Formats: sequence, structure tokens, C-alpha cells
Amino acid sequence: SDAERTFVMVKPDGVQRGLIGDIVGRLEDKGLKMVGAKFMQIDEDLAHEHYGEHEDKPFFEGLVEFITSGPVFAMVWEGDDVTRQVRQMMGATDAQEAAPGTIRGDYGNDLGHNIIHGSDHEDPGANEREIALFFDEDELVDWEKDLSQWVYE
Ligand code: DAT
Ligand code: MG
Repeated sequence: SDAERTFVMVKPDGVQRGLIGDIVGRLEDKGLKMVGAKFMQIDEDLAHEHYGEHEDKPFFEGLVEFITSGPVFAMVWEGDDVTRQVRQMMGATDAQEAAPGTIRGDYGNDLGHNIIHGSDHEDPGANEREIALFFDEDELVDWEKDLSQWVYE
């Protein structure tokens, strides 16, 4: 298989609302493999690095304030085409426009407070860049998921 890895994070609103379990469950149900996870608080520096692409946007300050406002649950997930697969499961950035059945569509009601982050599949290298920003190599676990033989050909 052509397994790749992507960075996924339950944002402070998702953590406060008790959605970590639901979101992990959805990704597990899809057959994806978790290879790293940590419950953490993002500081100002990490927020600026992570969202650096948006630093000139008018919403940047609010975005940094929001993402540092409470703990997040940061994860790395592995699977075929996983970056795009997770983005599809997340739904549109604006949770009010996100389709029902997607994570943002089912749980979110707002553009800024949209529950989940996933690396942009249209930005090549964003997944690896974000993984390296949040995780040391020795925090990622190589393991075989027995279920994979029933998920992928
Ligand atoms: P995504 O999180 O879907 O990758 P993005 O990278 O364009 O979206 O933006 C990062 C986050 O910034 C997004 O999840 C919510 C917030 N955001 C984006 N556009 C915004 C806007 N126009 N006003 C307020 N917040 C915005
Ligand atoms: Mg993005």
C-alpha cells in the first residue's frame, strides 16, 4: 500500500465539548491507523509556526488566540491517501457550510470554531511539516494493524 501520514488535531472547542472520543472513533471506524497522539497546550510560538501561512490575514490574531485558548488533542494518522481522506471526513472550513456527515458539518456551527484541524492535502509537504512541528520522531509508533488486511487490498 502507499501509506502516508497526516497531522490531525481536535481544537480547543472540540476538546471542551468532549468530542475527542467521537473524532478518534470516526477515524478508527474509517480503518485509519493512529501512530501518535498527545494532549497538549499550544503556545504562542507554535501557533504562529503552525498557522504561518495565514499570518497576513485579518483573522490571524483571533486564530492564534483561539488555538492557544485551551488544550488540543494532536494526532498523527496513517493510511493510503490519508491526508485527503481526513480532509473529506472533516468537511468544509466553514462549519456552517460543511456537509452533514462530515465532522465539521455534524458538530460545528461557526467558521473559526470548527472543531478539527487536518493537514491541507492541496499543500504538498504540509502533512510532514506539521507532523515534525508537533511530534519528535520517537513519539511516533511503527506498528502493524491487523485490521489493515481487511481495509486495503
Ligand atoms: P482549514 O482549517 O480548513 O485548513 P484554513 O487553513 O483556510 O482552513 O484556515 C485555518 C483556520 O483559520 C480555519 O480552520 C478557521 C480559520 N479561518 C479561516 N478562514 C477564516 C476567516 N475568513 N475568518 C475567520 N477564521 C477563518
Ligand atoms: Mg488549512
